[in-house]
Amino acid sequence: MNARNEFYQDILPSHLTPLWESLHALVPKEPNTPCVPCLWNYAGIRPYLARSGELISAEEAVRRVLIMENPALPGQSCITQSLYAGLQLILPGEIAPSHRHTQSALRFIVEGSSAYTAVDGERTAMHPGDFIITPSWTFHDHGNRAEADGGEPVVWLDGLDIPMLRFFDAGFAENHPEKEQPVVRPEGNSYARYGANMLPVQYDAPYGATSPVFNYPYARTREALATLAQNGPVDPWHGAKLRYVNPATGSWPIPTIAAFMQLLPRGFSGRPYRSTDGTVFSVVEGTGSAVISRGEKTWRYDFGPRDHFVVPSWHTVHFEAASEAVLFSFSDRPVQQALGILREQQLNPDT
Ligand code: 1HN
Repeated sequence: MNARNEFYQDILPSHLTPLWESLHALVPKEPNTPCVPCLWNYAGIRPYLARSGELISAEEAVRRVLIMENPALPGQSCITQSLYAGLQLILPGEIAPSHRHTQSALRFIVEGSSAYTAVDGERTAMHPGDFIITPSWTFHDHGNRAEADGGEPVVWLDGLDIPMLRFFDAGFAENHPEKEQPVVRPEGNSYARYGANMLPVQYDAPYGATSPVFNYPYARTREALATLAQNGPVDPWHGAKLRYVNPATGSWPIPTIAAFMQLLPRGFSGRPYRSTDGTVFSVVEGTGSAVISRGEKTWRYDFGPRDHFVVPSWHTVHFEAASEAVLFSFSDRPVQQALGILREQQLNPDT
């Protein structure tokens, strides 16, 4: 053993380790994420969701979810280093019992129209393409209104800031004393109060920095994107792309999670870009391709409705749309922006 290695062994029991052996890895020239791109083809995984429905009830599971794990981070329950994603199934007649936690959640509805979620005493119906928020520390339960025999299964994408809360060791959780929390306001109350491009005169930020609008219905998002695309031209990198907003602040809908919807016109061939916020995509409509590259490696994902894929930090991506396509996405952008560390780069600006 040479003198340096001997020294490293000697200091180990004192819980010391030499910086100079890891300096370059600790402070990389540019992001060098362990995460890899991955595509979850819906047709390929839908049978597994169905099987999970035969194996366990929503009530027993508490949440019947298949976690979408980054293949490079097995066992860590995350899709990027900062974000969790999963597909949740709720069958006709089922209830996912009420609880609350400091982790914030988004739901993006993938399939089925008979479910609702209740958040802080108000229910909202869930329809495909709706973007729904569960603010930190609000009681929430879900149900499928359809009759137990007959009716349709409902599947949605869950996006949570679980890895961030784990990083900060700031997670708390508790169950509601009842399976379903009492409904104290009629459906649509929150939308009328906060979702009409207006706010109560005495706005009191009931959920802190989190948006008080808890359902952003797809119909309105889709209509806005269609109008933008018709009025063209669209952004050469992103197509017609809008971000979801907390109407009370103009900021992100969730303090830890940004969400977006973009429309790629038929025949769109986007320019490549990269950013430090690794991003999870859920395909709503249409077919196309996401071409991802990092160094010498390239991944080409041909996507259709209900497919999901992840583009990790500082991986270059461009989109091609065979037919008009609509993509939902979410990332940790609010956190990086608040810390002043967000970087993005639009490549080939002149082509
Ligand atoms: C949770 O509460 C839900 O409420 C979904 O639907 C996924 C993953 C980890 C921890 C809590 C939900 C979750 C979760």
